[in-house]
Amino acid sequence: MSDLRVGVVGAGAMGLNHVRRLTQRTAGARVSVVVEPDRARRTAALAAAPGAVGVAGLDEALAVGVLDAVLVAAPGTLHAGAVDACLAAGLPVLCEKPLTPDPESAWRLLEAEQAGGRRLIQVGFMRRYDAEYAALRAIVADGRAGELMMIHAVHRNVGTPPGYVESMLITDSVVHELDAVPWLAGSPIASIEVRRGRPNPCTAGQLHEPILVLLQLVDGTLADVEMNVSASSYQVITEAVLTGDVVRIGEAGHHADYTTRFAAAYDSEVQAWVDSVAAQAISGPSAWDGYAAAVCCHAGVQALTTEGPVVVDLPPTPAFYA
Ligand code: ISE
Repeated sequence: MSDLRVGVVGAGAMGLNHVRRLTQRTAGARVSVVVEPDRARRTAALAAAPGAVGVAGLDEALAVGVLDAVLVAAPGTLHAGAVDACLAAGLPVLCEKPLTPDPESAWRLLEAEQAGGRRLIQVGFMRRYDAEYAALRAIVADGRAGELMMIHAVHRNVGTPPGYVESMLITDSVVHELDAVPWLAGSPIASIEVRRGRPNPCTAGQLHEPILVLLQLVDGTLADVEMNVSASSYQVITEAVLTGDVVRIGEAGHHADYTTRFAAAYDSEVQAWVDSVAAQAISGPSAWDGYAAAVCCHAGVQALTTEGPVVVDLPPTPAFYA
């Protein structure tokens, strides 16, 4: 079977990272098109993807017709338009998180995908492909260490990229826990509260951080997340408190950022996606998971300026995604 021809939309840091992954470490796929309006970035990505063509916009790439699937790694505000165009063209799409920045535009994508009658969207929640996360989820699911009571999560970054504003503590960073915690626990999020302590005087810009995010799940499980963007190294550590044991993951290694901390998880994610597209059986994090995270982010951003918990109002999961 010939290689899956993948178009990569966005050749910033994450897009270039995926171009290299698809070219060097993914079996059964190659980058056929790089979509990036910035000429220098496009050129750098093309240098990493022999045989690929470069275009400035997704429309051009779709018109050229050399695509079997699309990986969207453009800024979050451009995701809705890009994913919608892929759906209209009937192309499978792996969209980096967040699916969209707001629940309304995510819901419209759900409707469009359901109207097409088959799953085409996967959302890039790569933590689900981290070996330790998967092992912890299995421990919780099979009950061998008893029932889950609490989760303590640590999410530390060494700084913020240009343009990172306060709401992005939730929409760009805690969004990972807003997907991973309910996925680990097997229960959706019911409410979100944000507590702020002393602001770190060394934090760049106007951010009041670190923050403590408290999540209550529908089944009563409590989770707390330390979100800290002024740490000395990149750390994502999770401790699960079960009735029969306490399990801690994520302590090995020293990392400057997520590209090395989650390198193996990204590799597994993209390989699994390519394999599932070839098998016409996409099964990774769905558009519904992306929508649920968008609803939680909306509540989380409100919680940044609200005393006490903000209720998360999720409709029932459509049968299409159940
Ligand atoms: C970044 O966009 C990511 O997705 C990282 O995984 C996260 O740790 C970081 O906070 C985000 O800014």
